[in-house]
Amino acid sequence: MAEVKLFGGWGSPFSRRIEVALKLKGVEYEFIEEDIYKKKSPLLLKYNPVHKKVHVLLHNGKPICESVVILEYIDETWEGPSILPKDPYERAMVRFWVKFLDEKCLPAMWQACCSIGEEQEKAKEEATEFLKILEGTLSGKKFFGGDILDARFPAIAAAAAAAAAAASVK
Ligand SMILES: N[C@@H](CCC(=O)N[C@@H](CS)C(=O)NCC(=O)O)C(=O)O
Repeated sequence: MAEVKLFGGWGSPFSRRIEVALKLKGVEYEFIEEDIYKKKSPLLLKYNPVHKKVHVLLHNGKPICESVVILEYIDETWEGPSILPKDPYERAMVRFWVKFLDEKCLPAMWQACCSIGEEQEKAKEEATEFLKILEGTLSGKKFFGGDILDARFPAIAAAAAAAAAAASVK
């Protein structure tokens, strides 16, 4: 049986999206919790020498880094429900919105949670604007990927909603 290990962080939305994908595909894995802010393990640094961050998926001893790259690897490696849509245009749209989530929404929400005063108010406004754009893409659909469950979105959207609630972003 293939050996699958995930080096991740407990509170990380990136970890959750990978775990959702592994569970959807029915892949058994070992979760290795990294203490990313105090002391990264020598194994994490060995497997991700470029970014020195979680997440790393170790498949039969071979490391794959970056959560979106990992998701696509999982989709291509294991049978089971598709994570990405089959249609090339739909795939491109999913990649576009994932980039928007990772590069716009999450940093704004993180800032809204971690700042104070004027800076926090500005971050809340920005996060609210981005979340509204994101919500608009749902337009009556069940999941962000349409009828197909896209593991990237439910995972990250849940984390995003929690972060927004924590910062009282309406
Ligand atoms: N683009 C990366 C983001 C990874 C990331 O930001 N990891 C954070 C935890 S959520 C981390 O390891 N931070 C530790 C550091 O920056 O040193 C991915 O999608 O995997």
